[in-house]
Amino acid sequence: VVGGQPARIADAPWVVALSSRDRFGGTRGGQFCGGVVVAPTRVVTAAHCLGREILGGEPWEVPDFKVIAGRSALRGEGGKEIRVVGTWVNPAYDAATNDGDLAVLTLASALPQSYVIATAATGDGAETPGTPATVYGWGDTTGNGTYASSLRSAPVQVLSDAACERAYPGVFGTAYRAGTMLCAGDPQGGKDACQGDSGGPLVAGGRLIGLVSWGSGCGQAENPGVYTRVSALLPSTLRPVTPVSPSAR
Ligand code: 4AZ
Repeated sequence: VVGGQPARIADAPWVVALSSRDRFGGTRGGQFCGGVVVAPTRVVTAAHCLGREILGGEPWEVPDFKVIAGRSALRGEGGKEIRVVGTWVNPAYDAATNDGDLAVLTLASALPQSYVIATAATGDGAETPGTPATVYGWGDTTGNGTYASSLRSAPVQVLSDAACERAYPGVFGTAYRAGTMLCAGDPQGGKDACQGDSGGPLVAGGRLIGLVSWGSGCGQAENPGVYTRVSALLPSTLRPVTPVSPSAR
């Protein structure tokens, strides 16, 4: 998160870090992405977090895959580390366009209900353009590869589909898709999600509206952050969760 501030985990108990052995030499507790608790044994994240670009190895196979919950400091004490025993990737996810960037993880043991966040539903107003929202993560704080060791957050606002389409028309790069994505930013620039925040939450009105997905750079007013539109993708995808392959355990 660029332009952010320290966030207390007690105020955001549904934010988790995704961790895998050997990532980043252990300097970040193996953290490689964010995730969000949507049921006691279910965490949603970005599908691209499980791909080759981030993990290096074969897609969907994550050595010693755990979530770190209830803890702000990645190398700190307290909280819970729970093994991931199942992964389900949205079959409509398209790595070439970032469309449908959502995966559901199954945890080996249940988190307390107090860790669970409510998710936005289409038409409930949480995604209305201009709504204040907050993005959370342990990602890059500068745009230069300096990662946070403790959770941070930044205030942004939900932008209109028209503004998102103007920012990302798809002429030179990836196109914004209104049905399955939403975008949010800071009118002055400076506050945004960044690398390492992927899969983490965008929250408005106490509800989960987005997952950090992509964008051009970090914190530039003309290039807002693009998020997976949770209301469009979660209801149909929370159900079919299949076991992870044995090699990933
Ligand atoms: C990334 O590389 C990334 N500013 C995530 C979010 C944004 C840009 C890049 C949004 O994972």
